[in-house]
Amino acid sequence: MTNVPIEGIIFPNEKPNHESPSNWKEYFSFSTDHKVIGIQYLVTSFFFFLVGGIFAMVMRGELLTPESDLVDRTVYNGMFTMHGTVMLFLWTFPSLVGFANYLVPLMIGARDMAFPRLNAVAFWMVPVVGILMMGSFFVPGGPAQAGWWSYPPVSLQNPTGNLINGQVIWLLAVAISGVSSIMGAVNFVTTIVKMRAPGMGFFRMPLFVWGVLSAQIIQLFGLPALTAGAVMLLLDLTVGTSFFDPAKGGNPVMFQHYFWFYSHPAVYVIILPVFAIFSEIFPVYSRKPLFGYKVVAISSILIALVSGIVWVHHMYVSGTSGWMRLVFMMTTMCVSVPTGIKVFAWVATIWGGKLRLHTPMLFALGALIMFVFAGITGIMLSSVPVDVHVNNTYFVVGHFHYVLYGTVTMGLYAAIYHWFPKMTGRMYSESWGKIHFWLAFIGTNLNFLPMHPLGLQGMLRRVASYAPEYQFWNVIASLGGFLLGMSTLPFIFNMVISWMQGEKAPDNPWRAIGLEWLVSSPPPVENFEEIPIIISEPYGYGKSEPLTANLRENSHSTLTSAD
Ligand code: HEM
Ligand SMILES: [Cu+2]
Repeated sequence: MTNVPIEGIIFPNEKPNHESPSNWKEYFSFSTDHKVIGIQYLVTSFFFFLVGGIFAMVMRGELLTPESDLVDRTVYNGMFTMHGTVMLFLWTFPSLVGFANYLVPLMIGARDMAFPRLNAVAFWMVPVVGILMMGSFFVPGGPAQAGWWSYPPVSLQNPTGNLINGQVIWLLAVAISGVSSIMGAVNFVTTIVKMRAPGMGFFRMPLFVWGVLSAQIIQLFGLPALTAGAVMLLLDLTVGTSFFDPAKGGNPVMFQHYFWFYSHPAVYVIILPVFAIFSEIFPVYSRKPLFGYKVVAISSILIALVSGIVWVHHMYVSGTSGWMRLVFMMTTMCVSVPTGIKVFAWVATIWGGKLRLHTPMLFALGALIMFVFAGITGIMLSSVPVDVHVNNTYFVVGHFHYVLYGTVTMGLYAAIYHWFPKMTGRMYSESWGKIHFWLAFIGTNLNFLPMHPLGLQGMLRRVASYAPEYQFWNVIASLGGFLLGMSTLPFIFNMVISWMQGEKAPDNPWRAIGLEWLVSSPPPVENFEEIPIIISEPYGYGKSEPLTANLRENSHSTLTSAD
């Protein structure tokens, strides 16, 4: 296979040194194929999702009764810290990077990522992060206990006096995960800017690619702040510097700035690719072009930009002055404009469409409903008077779980089902998929809805015991949590059985438009025999022009009228 020499396009300087994976062992090797790496990310992160889920089950078990009786308080602190960290750094980030790895080169008509080796190195740092974090359970004093945000002075306490303790290992793991993500960001931005197939202008890129591009730009400008903050905290903790230690004249609020300058935009690093997944799924299962393609594309970039100027909304009660709270309240509310545009576009896409309620569509619809709910509580939280009242209560925990479970995790499930046939060459079982969806949808609401009244009544977060009057809603939340835990069983069963012996998948089972559906399932090592030449817009459902000038006929004719 030769590369077509097209000006301005960089091709991987290394030839893939392997065949298409023929058995599962190859997924455990150092591969530079973006598709293998994508699946490596997905399977690894799902494993950690289960680990984080077990921590959640322990917490919900503890919270069944007002007393602290199931685990001792140190363990409980370790549980919520590790649960939050694992869910963010080892589940949502890497799984979305997994999809981006798998899909971006296929969607833009490239043979691989710009830097395939860097890509593999970035992936192999993820298990290292995971081993460090889990390893912290075995050092004296146990795992980090200061929560995922790790504010000093709490995070500077070191009761055991050991140089190597849970908090130190945790900070190292966070720093390594930052380095891995920076490598990924450089790779994604280069690939998307430089390696698009001829004819694919920016406004012919699929929205998933727009979502990844915007998210990775945030990584580039935000991650240095977090990494710097983590390293300074590490120095305070190990060699006795005093950047953040108030006892030695340091400024702990400064850490909050470093932390949130990255960690607020980071929520868009997660949510933008999920929005992009919605934009890929709704048109296919509604048989309609995406409403307002250009505006939706631009709104991703707008969200990324605005995200950089809102971080202080996490610090309304950190001694922030009144005028500053007002400024950040206004900038925060601005985020709802581009976000609202997207929601409007999805609803307009579904509206009057011929809906096919397959499992991916069910998950995407459920996720959209829960996102709207999370958006409403989000606007409430952005407003200073409300936040001052519910800050650090379960209201906040309820809000962000509607985002992180209701929207992000459900959106990830939608994506897994949607691209499963492409990735594995097999179909999943629709009936098991639907069982999974209903358990997850009911479980999410039972689990996280009660957290809102709890928070409004004043129940604090990060506590193992609480006043007896909060028990009723806590029991409901715990039952919902256990249901949610159980909902993963039909999913795992379905994935494993279908991957081994599911029905063979056609190249384009959903009759979708997009380059990834024009290649075989699973795609060959270098994706395309011939680099495609793009001649029309994405999402042309109901139109009749073909997508490419040279690839084999793209099933367009069958899409036009009947569906
Ligand atoms: C069965 C599903 C889940 C249950 C039952 C659950 C439950 C909980 C509970 C009880 C807390 C502690 C709240 C507190 O004391 O502040 C918590 C915190 C948290 N959860 Fe979850 N959760 C679930 C899924 C998820 C998922 C999927 C994510 C992310 C993708 C996530 C991210 C977080 C984060 C970031 C925290 C904050 C941790 C901290 O304060 O340091 N959770 N969760
Ligand atoms: Cu924020």
